[in-house]
Amino acid sequence: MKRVETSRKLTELKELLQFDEKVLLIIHDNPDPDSVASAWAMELLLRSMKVQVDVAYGGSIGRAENRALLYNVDIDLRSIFTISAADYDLLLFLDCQPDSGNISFRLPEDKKIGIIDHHILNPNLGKIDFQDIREDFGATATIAYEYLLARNIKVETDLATALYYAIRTETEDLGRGVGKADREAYFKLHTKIDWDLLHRIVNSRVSPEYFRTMHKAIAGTCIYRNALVCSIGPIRHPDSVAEVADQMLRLENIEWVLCYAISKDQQMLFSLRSASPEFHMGELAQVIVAGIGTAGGHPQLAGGQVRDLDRFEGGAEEAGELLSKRFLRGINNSMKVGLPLVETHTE
Ligand SMILES: [Mn+2]
Repeated sequence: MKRVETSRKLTELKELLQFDEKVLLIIHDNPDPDSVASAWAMELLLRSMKVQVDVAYGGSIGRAENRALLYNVDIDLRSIFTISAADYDLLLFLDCQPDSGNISFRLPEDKKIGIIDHHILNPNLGKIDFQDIREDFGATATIAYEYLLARNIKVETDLATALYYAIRTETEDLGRGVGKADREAYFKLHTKIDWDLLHRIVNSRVSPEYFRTMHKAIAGTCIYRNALVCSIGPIRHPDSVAEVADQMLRLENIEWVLCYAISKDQQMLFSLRSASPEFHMGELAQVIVAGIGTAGGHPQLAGGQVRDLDRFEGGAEEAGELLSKRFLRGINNSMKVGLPLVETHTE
């Protein structure tokens, strides 16, 4: 999108807001750097428009790098369950859309609704008062950064670092689902960041839980020629599924990855990754959970959840098998039996 269009969107957003109104920025459950950095940038932007702003999220943040980001920067994220959305005038969804599976949040009626996102548009959205969805952008952080530039807001070192890190992780260093605007933002931000802070985030220490999860994931992995299916089992933090999926795609000769796990609240969460653009992972994710859950995503990464596992007679195991079968069918893989990644020892 050209700069003038960002300015036009900015005007549209401003016209939607009255002096001192309250805006709630809502990011997706188990937020990632892209959603956190975008929220921080948009908070700054909206405050400059003389409105009140809070940021809310659901779920938890388990990934060590994401915790390090939050620990080191000055953004106040509130749990969506400790606030009342009815107290706000505008609910602005960032890096996500209302009524998607990755938001544990019911919309109050009669509120202005806005969306700034780069995921495929949810076709079932009701009335939206403001929308800026750019599917050709690799990161929502890039969109948010364009807003700051369009309003001439100075981006301080810490925010620049967060935005830079967001674009970096979301596009795998400008290699995955990246657009021209992401590259431009990345190189502009490059000159403004705090390299020590970035180093602390990228090289953050991990908990023993990280290795326990990886251990279970490796033991639960089967290879179907060029596809990999990984059943992790119970996990403490939902974002472990995406973290494992990213790792599993590193395995040589693997083009497609499905990882799934059971969250503490007994949902099945899954992530899809691909090294090839042949199939759209966001669309495949929706096919995989058709009739049993919700999903969304991008061409090369996607995720979703199956909420009600009790509907399966065989519980989580049956649900996992169904996901796996639909996944393999979706990528035209006819292998029936997978080869375990590692030998599992029985004593
Ligand atoms: Mn994103």
